[in-house]
Amino acid sequence: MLRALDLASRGPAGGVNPQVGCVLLSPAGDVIAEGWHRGAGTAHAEVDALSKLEPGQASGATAVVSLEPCNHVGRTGPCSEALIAAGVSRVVYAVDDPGQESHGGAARLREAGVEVIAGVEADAAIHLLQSWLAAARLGRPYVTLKWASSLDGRIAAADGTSRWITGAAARQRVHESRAASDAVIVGTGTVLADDPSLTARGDAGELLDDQPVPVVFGDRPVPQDAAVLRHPRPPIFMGGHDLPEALAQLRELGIRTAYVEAGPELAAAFVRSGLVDEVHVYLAPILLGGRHTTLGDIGVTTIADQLTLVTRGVEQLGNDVLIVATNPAA
Ligand code: AOF
Ligand code: ZN
Repeated sequence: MLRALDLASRGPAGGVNPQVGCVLLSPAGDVIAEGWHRGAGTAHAEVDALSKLEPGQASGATAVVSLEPCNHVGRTGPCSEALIAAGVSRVVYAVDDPGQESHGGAARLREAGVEVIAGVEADAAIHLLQSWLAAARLGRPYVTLKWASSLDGRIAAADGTSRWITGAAARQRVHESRAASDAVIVGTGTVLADDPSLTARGDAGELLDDQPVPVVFGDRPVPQDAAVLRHPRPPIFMGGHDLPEALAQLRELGIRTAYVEAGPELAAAFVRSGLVDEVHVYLAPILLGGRHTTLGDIGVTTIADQLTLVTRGVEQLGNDVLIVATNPAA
């Protein structure tokens, strides 16, 4: 299985499909073929491995696969039937396929008389497939909401000025989080007010290798000279306000993790819709007072309705503090 996971990691780490590897063993236990998945639209790991054998050669073989073989016709598949047709007699896999359409391969294999062993090296496979599994479970990208505020939770002074609240170390950490995300989400309000570039940059302002796709929510027109239009990846514009639907669409585009750097209204809409899995709060030890709070109306009208998160980490970055908290509902 560790070999299968190693093969899996040769495939693309992002996109709609998971990284999957497969090792075929002869009845005597020798490796007779290996395969891995190279991304949406290409052969699944099982089929890739089987394609390296002559007809009949897989008879009585054991297939070791890092993900439960699929049981559906998507862009390809189903692998359950391919394994049965090839005469494989045993299938060992690491994690269940969470897909509503694709799962059920294990049951189908057992029904056909194939011995099935599940859960082998599951922790390692879950680690590899973390973002894909989360997005599959949620039916949308895993959403991290970030803001930077004063100690009293304000994002601007009374006149609206807001540069800079946090220091360089905190801002650098934000760039690392952008680089680690598939998409960065803002609203048109933020594009108009701050003209952010939404790139992931290093200490010296250089572009990092991994760039998130910028996603702009909202209906207000964006000026032709907006910095986001010069992002190395073409921005995605999402009009309308059905956030769950928009996020489901982003997942279809292969976006598994989204980093939301929205202003108070869009951020509140994400919270109100139950679409925030994790919060990154950068607190600068300054006081601003006034009305420019981090979040607009999140629908909490009485204290019993408060949204309680779980603190996962607290870190000092220069003079600022980062608090990471997760939504227990995620
Ligand atoms: C993969 N690679 O090696 C395996 C997958 O649209 P399709 O036909 O490519 O099906 C994609 C689904 O198939 C995927 O979401 C997962 O549930 C299942 N198994 N997928 O991309 C593989 N074994
Ligand atoms: Zn498959």
